[in-house]
Amino acid sequence: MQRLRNFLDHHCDNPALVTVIEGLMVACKDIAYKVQLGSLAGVLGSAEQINVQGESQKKLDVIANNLIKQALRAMPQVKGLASEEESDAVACNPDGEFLVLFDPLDGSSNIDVNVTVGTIFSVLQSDPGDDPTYESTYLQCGREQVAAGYVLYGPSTLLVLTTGKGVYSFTLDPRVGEFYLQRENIRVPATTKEFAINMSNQRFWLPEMKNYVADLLLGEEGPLGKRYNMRWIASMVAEIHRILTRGGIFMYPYDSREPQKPGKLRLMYEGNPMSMLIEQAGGKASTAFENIMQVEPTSIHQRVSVVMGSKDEVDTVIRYHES
Ligand code: P6P
Repeated sequence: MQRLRNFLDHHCDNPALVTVIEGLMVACKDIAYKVQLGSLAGVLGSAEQINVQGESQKKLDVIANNLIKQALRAMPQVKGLASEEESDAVACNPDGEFLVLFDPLDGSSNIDVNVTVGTIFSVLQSDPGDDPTYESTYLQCGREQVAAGYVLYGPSTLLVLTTGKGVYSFTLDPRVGEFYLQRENIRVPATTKEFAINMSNQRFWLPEMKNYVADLLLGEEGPLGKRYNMRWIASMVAEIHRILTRGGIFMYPYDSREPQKPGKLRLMYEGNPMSMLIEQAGGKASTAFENIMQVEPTSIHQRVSVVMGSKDEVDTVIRYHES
């Protein structure tokens, strides 16, 4: 079985990026350990504080964020970081080459009910003169990412990673603290019969999204001509892993509950990294109106509408939004 470091040394042509990914995994292995211990480590429950998103933080949100911050700040290769749990960007090392943006614990509302959560990360490069204390340094569109991935804290702990040359997955052996290559060149099937969306928001969607989902639910008698199944885990990282494994479509579209926001999910550290993984695996990632990785960011925590997964199904959603 091939260890992660051995794989990266052969697959990735930038040794500094290899160091950043390996260093990030040190933090994620510690997070995996704490997630596995749960109540025994006293890490469940609320942190009794609100983050910049206006969301109540879980203890593990704060713990995971601090572990990743600590790991990144210790690496000379990292110039700066941005986190869902940090209101502003954090300068790390002035001579660093990379910017790391991350959601330290996606799906954390599930942690207290023992459902899969994960860490999502995106890696950008910065020019030598870029100031890591300036938000503008991080506002690069998704196409500029040099790496993206997630660590899934589920029945097993998995790393799913792309550095722009396909998508690879690795399984953590907690007995030795090593990630081992599991799957190479992961591909998303072009078609699917499985959709993921939070149906309780249906009355708030745009008419185009209402029409598409209504046709999904008509099954084989409807215009889409097949019977669909539905999943909703409320952990994007778990939904995307299922789609990378067997296909599907994941949607968190615009809704009118907060009309000034284009969506619930965050572009820089959820939409963009997941879009890179999905597209590197042959899938498609759209806002329903444009490719997610072409969205020009205007703020670190900006939101985005998300429709991603099996290419043919995403194309169908786009067609519903063209008519
Ligand atoms: P809802 C988790 O909070 C998250 O950001 C994504 O991981 C997940 O897909 C979505 O929000 C769930 O949102 O509204 O169904 O709770």
